[in-house]
Amino acid sequence: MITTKLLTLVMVVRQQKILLGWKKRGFGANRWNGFGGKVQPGETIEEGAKRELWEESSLTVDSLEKIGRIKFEFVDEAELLDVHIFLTDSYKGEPMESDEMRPQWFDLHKLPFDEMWVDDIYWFPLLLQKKLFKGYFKFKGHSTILEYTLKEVEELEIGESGF
Ligand code: 6OG
Repeated sequence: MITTKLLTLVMVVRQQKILLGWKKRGFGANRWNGFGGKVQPGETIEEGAKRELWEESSLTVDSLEKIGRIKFEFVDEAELLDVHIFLTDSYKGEPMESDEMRPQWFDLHKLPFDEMWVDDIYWFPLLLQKKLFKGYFKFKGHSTILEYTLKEVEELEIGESGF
């Protein structure tokens, strides 16, 4: 049976820089990524996103902007990932290293795509232009994209389960 795991991913962008974290362990280890993780029972997707941002970077935010939603399929794996992507420029605190992530600011024009998930280079341009988007990526292993779709949308229905 195919199950879907609900995940969040938060990108902090300020003054032409983006905060990424070097993932030290777990899924996607040894890559730069935004901050996020699994949504827990009883919390909304946005609450989960804020909690993960806090746990992994020590930053707090009042609100997050929904910007994208991507479904990931991995061949031979029975779990789909449904990743809700958020953007913020209004955080409080200073980024601090956690057990999971080592935060670092990157110039928006010098993103470390060769040390990021391979799908990111497709959708980052939309994110940085603040265009709402939906995507689907089918992976073989963790470094090969077999097929994908990506489209700009008018709105993102955050609770919607379909695509
Ligand atoms: P934890 O297992 O650490 O949550 N994630 C992805 N991010 C990108 N950029 N590309 C992918 O392509 C991803 N797959 C998952 C969602 C995993 C974190 O990794 C993100 C979560 O923020 C396959 O709890």
